[in-house]
Amino acid sequence: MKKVLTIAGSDSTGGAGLQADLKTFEEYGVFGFSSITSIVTMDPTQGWSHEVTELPADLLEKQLVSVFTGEALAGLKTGMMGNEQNIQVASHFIEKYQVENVVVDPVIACKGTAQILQPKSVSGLQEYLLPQAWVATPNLVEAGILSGLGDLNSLADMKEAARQIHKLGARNVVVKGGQRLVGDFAIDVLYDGHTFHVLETKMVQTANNHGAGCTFAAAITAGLAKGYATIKAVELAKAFVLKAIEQGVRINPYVGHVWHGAYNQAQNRMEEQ
Ligand code: PXL
Repeated sequence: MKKVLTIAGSDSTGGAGLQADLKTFEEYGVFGFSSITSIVTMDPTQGWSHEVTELPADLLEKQLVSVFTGEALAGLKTGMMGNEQNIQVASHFIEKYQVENVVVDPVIACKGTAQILQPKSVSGLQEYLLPQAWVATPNLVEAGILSGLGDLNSLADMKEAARQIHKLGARNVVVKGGQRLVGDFAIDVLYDGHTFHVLETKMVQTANNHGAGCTFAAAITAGLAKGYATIKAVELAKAFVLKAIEQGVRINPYVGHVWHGAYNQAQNRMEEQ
Protein backbone atom coordinates (compact mmCIF):
# COMPACT_ATOMS: atom_id res chain seq x y z
CA MET A 1 0.00 0.00 0.00
CA LYS A 2 1.41 3.39 -0.99
CA LYS A 3 1.26 5.98 1.79
CA VAL A 4 1.00 9.70 1.12
CA LEU A 5 0.82 12.76 3.34
CA THR A 6 -0.90 16.09 2.97
CA ILE A 7 0.31 19.06 5.01
CA ALA A 8 -2.53 21.52 4.58
CA GLY A 9 -5.28 23.63 6.05
CA SER A 10 -8.66 22.32 7.11
CA ASP A 11 -11.84 23.23 5.23
CA SER A 12 -14.59 21.86 7.43
CA THR A 13 -17.09 22.12 4.57
CA GLY A 14 -15.15 19.33 2.89
CA GLY A 15 -14.36 20.84 -0.51
CA ALA A 16 -10.79 22.10 -0.31
CA GLY A 17 -7.81 21.67 1.99
CA LEU A 18 -6.84 18.43 3.62
CA GLN A 19 -10.38 17.13 3.31
CA ALA A 20 -10.11 17.35 -0.49
CA ASP A 21 -6.70 15.73 -0.34
CA LEU A 22 -7.75 12.75 1.77
CA LYS A 23 -10.84 12.14 -0.36
CA THR A 24 -8.73 12.27 -3.49
CA PHE A 25 -6.08 9.94 -2.06
CA GLU A 26 -8.82 7.43 -1.26
CA GLU A 27 -10.12 7.59 -4.84
CA TYR A 28 -6.62 6.85 -6.10
CA GLY A 29 -6.28 3.90 -3.74
CA VAL A 30 -3.41 5.26 -1.70
CA PHE A 31 -3.35 5.52 2.10
CA GLY A 32 -3.66 9.14 3.24
CA PHE A 33 -2.08 10.85 6.22
CA SER A 34 -2.75 14.49 7.13
CA SER A 35 -1.07 17.17 9.23
CA ILE A 36 -3.05 20.37 9.83
CA THR A 37 -1.43 23.78 9.50
CA SER A 38 -4.43 26.08 9.79
CA ILE A 39 -8.20 26.06 9.98
CA VAL A 40 -10.36 27.95 7.48
CA THR A 41 -13.82 28.97 8.62
CA MET A 42 -16.52 30.84 6.78
CA ASP A 43 -18.91 33.25 8.43
CA PRO A 44 -22.32 33.58 6.72
CA THR A 45 -23.18 36.68 8.75
CA GLN A 46 -20.26 38.50 7.10
CA GLY A 47 -21.22 37.77 3.50
CA TRP A 48 -19.55 34.37 3.74
CA SER A 49 -16.07 35.68 4.37
CA HIS A 50 -13.19 33.34 5.04
CA GLU A 51 -11.09 33.42 8.15
CA VAL A 52 -7.80 31.57 8.51
CA THR A 53 -6.71 30.52 12.00
CA GLU A 54 -3.06 29.52 11.96
CA LEU A 55 -1.94 26.61 14.10
CA PRO A 56 1.38 26.90 15.93
CA ALA A 57 4.45 25.32 14.38
CA ASP A 58 5.15 23.07 17.38
CA LEU A 59 1.76 21.45 16.86
CA LEU A 60 2.58 20.81 13.20
CA GLU A 61 5.90 19.35 14.28
CA LYS A 62 4.21 16.92 16.68
CA GLN A 63 1.92 15.73 13.91
CA LEU A 64 4.84 15.22 11.55
CA VAL A 65 6.76 13.26 14.17
CA SER A 66 3.69 11.00 14.41
CA VAL A 67 3.52 10.55 10.64
CA PHE A 68 7.22 9.95 10.09
CA THR A 69 7.39 7.23 12.71
CA GLY A 70 6.32 4.74 10.06
CA GLU A 71 7.87 3.54 6.80
CA ALA A 72 8.84 5.95 4.02
CA LEU A 73 6.09 7.90 2.29
CA ALA A 74 5.52 7.48 -1.44
CA GLY A 75 4.47 11.11 -1.85
CA LEU A 76 3.75 14.33 0.00
CA LYS A 77 1.60 17.34 -0.80
CA THR A 78 1.71 20.77 0.80
CA GLY A 79 -1.24 23.18 0.61
CA MET A 80 -2.16 26.16 2.76
CA MET A 81 0.67 26.52 5.30
CA GLY A 82 -0.67 29.32 7.51
CA ASN A 83 2.66 30.97 8.24
CA GLU A 84 6.38 30.86 7.59
CA GLN A 85 7.25 28.82 10.69
CA ASN A 86 4.95 26.03 9.49
CA ILE A 87 6.69 26.18 6.10
CA GLN A 88 10.07 25.80 7.75
CA VAL A 89 8.92 22.84 9.85
CA ALA A 90 7.46 21.07 6.81
CA SER A 91 10.59 21.77 4.80
CA HIS A 92 12.77 20.38 7.58
CA PHE A 93 10.89 17.04 7.59
CA ILE A 94 10.98 16.78 3.79
CA GLU A 95 14.75 17.25 3.91
CA LYS A 96 15.36 15.02 6.89
CA TYR A 97 13.39 12.10 5.45
CA GLN A 98 14.42 12.72 1.84
CA VAL A 99 10.78 12.56 0.78
CA GLU A 100 10.14 11.83 -2.89
CA ASN A 101 7.26 12.99 -5.05
CA VAL A 102 6.77 16.28 -3.25
CA VAL A 103 3.96 18.35 -4.74
CA VAL A 104 3.80 21.96 -3.57
CA ASP A 105 0.46 23.66 -4.09
CA PRO A 106 1.57 27.18 -3.20
CA VAL A 107 -1.67 28.40 -1.67
CA ILE A 108 -1.49 32.17 -1.53
CA ALA A 109 -4.77 33.08 -3.14
CA CYS A 110 -7.93 31.00 -3.19
CA LYS A 111 -10.18 31.14 -6.18
CA GLY A 112 -12.64 34.01 -6.11
CA THR A 113 -11.64 35.44 -2.78
CA ALA A 114 -9.11 38.07 -1.94
CA GLN A 115 -9.72 37.57 1.78
CA ILE A 116 -7.71 34.41 1.90
CA LEU A 117 -4.48 35.86 0.64
CA GLN A 118 -1.54 34.41 2.55
CA PRO A 119 1.15 37.05 2.00
CA LYS A 120 3.19 35.66 4.89
CA SER A 121 3.71 32.47 2.93
CA VAL A 122 5.25 33.97 -0.21
CA SER A 123 8.91 34.27 0.78
CA GLY A 124 8.81 30.97 2.69
CA LEU A 125 7.46 29.18 -0.35
CA GLN A 126 10.13 30.73 -2.55
CA GLU A 127 12.95 29.98 -0.15
CA TYR A 128 12.02 26.61 1.36
CA LEU A 129 9.28 24.63 -0.34
CA LEU A 130 9.55 25.42 -4.05
CA PRO A 131 13.19 24.23 -4.15
CA GLN A 132 11.98 20.88 -2.74
CA ALA A 133 9.07 20.51 -5.16
CA TRP A 134 9.03 17.80 -7.77
CA VAL A 135 5.85 19.48 -9.00
CA ALA A 136 4.54 22.95 -8.10
CA THR A 137 0.96 23.88 -9.00
CA PRO A 138 0.37 27.64 -8.74
CA ASN A 139 -2.82 29.15 -10.09
CA LEU A 140 -2.61 32.23 -12.28
CA VAL A 141 -2.55 34.70 -9.38
CA GLU A 142 -0.04 32.67 -7.37
CA ALA A 143 2.20 32.21 -10.40
CA GLY A 144 2.20 35.97 -10.95
CA ILE A 145 3.17 36.61 -7.33
CA LEU A 146 5.81 33.86 -6.98
CA SER A 147 7.46 34.70 -10.30
CA GLY A 148 7.39 38.41 -9.57
CA LEU A 149 5.72 39.02 -12.93
CA GLY A 150 2.45 40.34 -11.51
CA ASP A 151 -0.71 40.01 -13.61
CA LEU A 152 -0.64 37.13 -16.07
CA ASN A 153 -3.03 37.46 -19.00
CA SER A 154 -1.87 35.13 -21.74
CA LEU A 155 -0.34 31.77 -22.50
CA ALA A 156 2.99 33.53 -23.11
CA ASP A 157 2.77 35.10 -19.62
CA MET A 158 2.04 31.69 -18.09
CA LYS A 159 5.07 30.18 -19.80
CA GLU A 160 7.35 32.93 -18.56
CA ALA A 161 6.02 32.56 -15.00
CA ALA A 162 6.60 28.79 -15.18
CA ARG A 163 10.16 29.45 -16.31
CA GLN A 164 10.79 31.81 -13.37
CA ILE A 165 9.29 29.41 -10.81
CA HIS A 166 11.41 26.59 -12.25
CA LYS A 167 14.42 28.82 -11.61
CA LEU A 168 13.41 28.93 -7.92
CA GLY A 169 14.02 25.18 -7.85
CA ALA A 170 10.70 23.47 -8.60
CA ARG A 171 11.57 20.67 -11.02
CA ASN A 172 8.21 20.75 -12.78
CA VAL A 173 5.80 23.67 -12.75
CA VAL A 174 2.13 23.54 -13.69
CA VAL A 175 0.62 27.00 -14.04
CA LYS A 176 -3.15 26.64 -13.90
CA GLY A 177 -5.03 29.03 -16.16
CA GLY A 178 -8.42 27.71 -15.08
CA GLN A 179 -11.42 30.01 -15.32
CA ARG A 180 -9.25 33.07 -14.88
CA LEU A 181 -7.80 32.99 -18.38
CA VAL A 182 -10.32 34.22 -20.92
CA GLY A 183 -11.34 31.60 -23.51
CA ASP A 184 -13.32 28.40 -24.10
CA PHE A 185 -10.70 26.05 -22.67
CA ALA A 186 -9.15 25.50 -19.26
CA ILE A 187 -5.48 25.78 -20.13
CA ASP A 188 -2.61 24.67 -17.95
CA VAL A 189 1.07 24.84 -18.82
CA LEU A 190 3.49 22.19 -17.59
CA TYR A 191 7.18 23.13 -17.78
CA ASP A 192 9.89 20.62 -16.90
CA GLY A 193 12.88 22.86 -17.52
CA HIS A 194 13.13 21.82 -21.19
CA THR A 195 9.70 21.59 -22.70
CA PHE A 196 6.36 23.34 -22.32
CA HIS A 197 3.34 21.06 -22.46
CA VAL A 198 0.09 22.93 -22.99
CA LEU A 199 -2.79 20.97 -21.50
CA GLU A 200 -6.31 21.89 -22.53
CA THR A 201 -9.69 20.70 -21.38
CA LYS A 202 -13.09 22.16 -22.08
CA MET A 203 -14.15 24.94 -19.73
CA VAL A 204 -17.07 23.94 -17.54
CA GLN A 205 -19.31 26.88 -16.68
CA THR A 206 -20.17 26.23 -13.06
CA ALA A 207 -19.91 27.89 -9.68
CA ASN A 208 -19.54 24.51 -7.97
CA ASN A 209 -15.79 24.29 -8.26
CA HIS A 210 -14.49 25.08 -4.79
CA GLY A 211 -11.65 22.70 -4.03
CA ALA A 212 -10.54 22.15 -7.62
CA GLY A 213 -6.98 23.33 -7.02
CA CYS A 214 -6.38 21.21 -3.92
CA THR A 215 -7.92 18.18 -5.60
CA PHE A 216 -5.70 18.63 -8.66
CA ALA A 217 -2.49 18.76 -6.60
CA ALA A 218 -3.58 15.83 -4.42
CA ALA A 219 -4.36 13.80 -7.54
CA ILE A 220 -0.90 14.52 -8.97
CA THR A 221 0.67 13.45 -5.66
CA ALA A 222 -1.25 10.18 -5.59
CA GLY A 223 -0.48 9.50 -9.26
CA LEU A 224 3.24 10.04 -8.72
CA ALA A 225 3.10 7.83 -5.61
CA LYS A 226 1.59 5.10 -7.74
CA GLY A 227 4.49 5.36 -10.14
CA TYR A 228 3.05 7.33 -13.06
CA ALA A 229 5.45 9.49 -15.02
CA THR A 230 5.02 13.19 -14.26
CA ILE A 231 3.21 14.15 -17.47
CA LYS A 232 0.87 11.17 -17.12
CA ALA A 233 0.18 12.02 -13.46
CA VAL A 234 -0.67 15.61 -14.43
CA GLU A 235 -2.90 14.57 -17.34
CA LEU A 236 -4.76 12.03 -15.22
CA ALA A 237 -5.19 14.61 -12.45
CA LYS A 238 -6.69 17.02 -14.98
CA ALA A 239 -9.18 14.39 -16.15
CA PHE A 240 -9.99 13.54 -12.52
CA VAL A 241 -10.68 17.20 -11.67
CA LEU A 242 -12.71 17.81 -14.84
CA LYS A 243 -15.14 15.05 -13.78
CA ALA A 244 -15.14 16.42 -10.21
CA ILE A 245 -16.09 19.88 -11.49
CA GLU A 246 -18.71 18.56 -13.91
CA GLN A 247 -20.42 16.76 -11.04
CA GLY A 248 -19.93 19.56 -8.49
CA VAL A 249 -22.25 19.73 -5.52
CA ARG A 250 -24.09 22.77 -4.15
CA ILE A 251 -23.18 22.99 -0.46
CA ASN A 252 -24.97 26.12 0.75
CA PRO A 253 -26.24 29.42 -0.71
CA TYR A 254 -22.68 30.68 -1.11
CA VAL A 255 -20.51 27.88 -2.34
CA GLY A 256 -20.50 24.65 -4.31
CA HIS A 257 -17.76 22.03 -4.18
CA VAL A 258 -16.19 19.67 -6.64
CA TRP A 259 -17.27 16.07 -6.13
CA HIS A 260 -14.05 14.22 -5.48
CA GLY A 261 -15.65 10.83 -6.11
CA ALA A 262 -16.96 11.68 -9.60
CA TYR A 263 -14.22 9.98 -11.63
CA ASN A 264 -14.99 6.62 -10.02
CA GLN A 265 -18.72 7.25 -9.50
CA ALA A 266 -18.14 6.76 -5.78
CA GLN A 267 -21.76 7.67 -5.01
CA ASN A 268 -22.73 4.24 -6.36
CA ARG A 269 -20.47 2.32 -3.99
CA MET A 270 -21.82 0.23 -1.12
CA GLU A 271 -25.36 0.21 -2.47
CA GLU A 272 -27.55 -2.34 -0.74
CA GLN A 273 -27.82 -5.38 -3.00
O1 PXL B 1 -8.30 26.58 -2.44
C1 PXL B 1 -7.36 27.00 -1.55
C2 PXL B 1 -7.62 26.49 -0.17
C3 PXL B 1 -6.67 25.69 0.41
N1 PXL B 1 -6.80 25.20 1.63
C4 PXL B 1 -7.89 25.46 2.38
C5 PXL B 1 -8.91 26.26 1.88
C6 PXL B 1 -8.78 26.81 0.57
C7 PXL B 1 -9.84 27.66 0.03
O2 PXL B 1 -10.83 27.94 0.62
O3 PXL B 1 -10.00 26.50 2.61
C8 PXL B 1 -7.99 24.86 3.73
